[in-house]
Amino acid sequence: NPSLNRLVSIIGVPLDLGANHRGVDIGPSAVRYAQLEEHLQALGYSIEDKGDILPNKPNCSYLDESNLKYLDEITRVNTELCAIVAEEISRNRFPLVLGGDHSIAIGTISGVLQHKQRLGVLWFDAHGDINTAETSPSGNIHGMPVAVRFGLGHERLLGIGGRRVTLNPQKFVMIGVRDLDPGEKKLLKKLGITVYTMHEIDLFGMAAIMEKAIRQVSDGTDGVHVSFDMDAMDPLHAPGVGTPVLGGLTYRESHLAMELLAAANIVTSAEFVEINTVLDHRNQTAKVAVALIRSLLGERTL
Ligand code: HAR
Ligand code: MN
Ligand code: MN
Ligand code: MN
Repeated sequence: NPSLNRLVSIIGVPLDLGANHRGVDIGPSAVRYAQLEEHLQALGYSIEDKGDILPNKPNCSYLDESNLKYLDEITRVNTELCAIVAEEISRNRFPLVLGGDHSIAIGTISGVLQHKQRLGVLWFDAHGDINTAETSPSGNIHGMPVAVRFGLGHERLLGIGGRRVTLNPQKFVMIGVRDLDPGEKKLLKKLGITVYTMHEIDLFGMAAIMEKAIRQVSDGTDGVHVSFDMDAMDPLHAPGVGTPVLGGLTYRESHLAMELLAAANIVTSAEFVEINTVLDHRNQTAKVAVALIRSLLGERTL
C-alpha cells in the first residue's frame, strides 16, 4: 500500500451554471470558512490552496446549444480545471476540488485521467448524473458528467482534456442513489454500472457495501477518485443542496464510508460538490463536508 499522500492542493470551482439553482457558487468559500485548511494541517497535511477558477456570469441566453444550458462557460471552466488537476498530480500532490455544481467532475476526472488511465471512481450521489442532452429533463449539465466521462454527450464536453479520455464502466461504482430519470436507468443498465442504491445500503449496511465497492474500484486500477455530491446525504444532515431527495445517507453512514476509504488507503483525488450556501442553515452543509474530508484523509477519534 502506498502511504497516504500528505501533500494536498485545494482547488475551488465556484461554478453554478450547471445547476438549476444559483447558490452553489459560494461553496468553496463556505468550505474554507469552515476551516478546511486548519483541520487538515492539524492532521499533518501540507496544504496549498490554489484559489478559485472564476467562472464568468453570462448575461445572454443560456441555451448555447439545444438542451445544454451554459455549454460555453461550463466547457471553459472545466478545461481550466482539467489542466490544474493534471498539473497538481504531476507535482505529486493530491487534488481536492471544492464545488460548485457537479458538472465540474467532467474537468476533475479528465485531469486525473491524464496521469492515471486505469482510474477507479466512487460516485456518491442521490442522482445518477448520467443524462445526455437527449435524455435530460432539465438541460442542466450537472446531471450529465457521468455520461460525458463514458464518452457520451456533446462534442465540446467530450473534447475537454484534449483527447478522448474515458472511464471503464467496470471500475465505476455509484453509492446512495435514489432518483434516476428513465434514460439514466436504461444507460446504467446498458453500461453495466454497479449502483448501490439506498435500498442496498438499507439491506446490507454501509460497511458491507463499501467492502465490495473498495475492492471493485481498487483492483487493477492505478488510482481511485472520490466524487461526493452532498445530496447523497439525507437533507436532514445536508440541507444546503439544490436538489435534495429524502431518504439519503445518514451522518454516520457517510462518515463510515470515508473512514473505510481512509483505512483502505486507495484514494488519490477527491471532490466535494453541490454545497448550496443560499439554501443552507448556518453553514451546516459546508461543515459536514469538512468533517467528511477529515475522515477521508484519515482522522480518527482515538
Ligand atoms: N436528473 C436530473 C437532471 O438531469 C436532476 C439532476 C440532479 N442534480 C444534481 N446532480 N444535483 O447530482 O436534471
Ligand atoms: Mn476543530
Ligand atoms: Mn451529482
Ligand atoms: Mn445529486
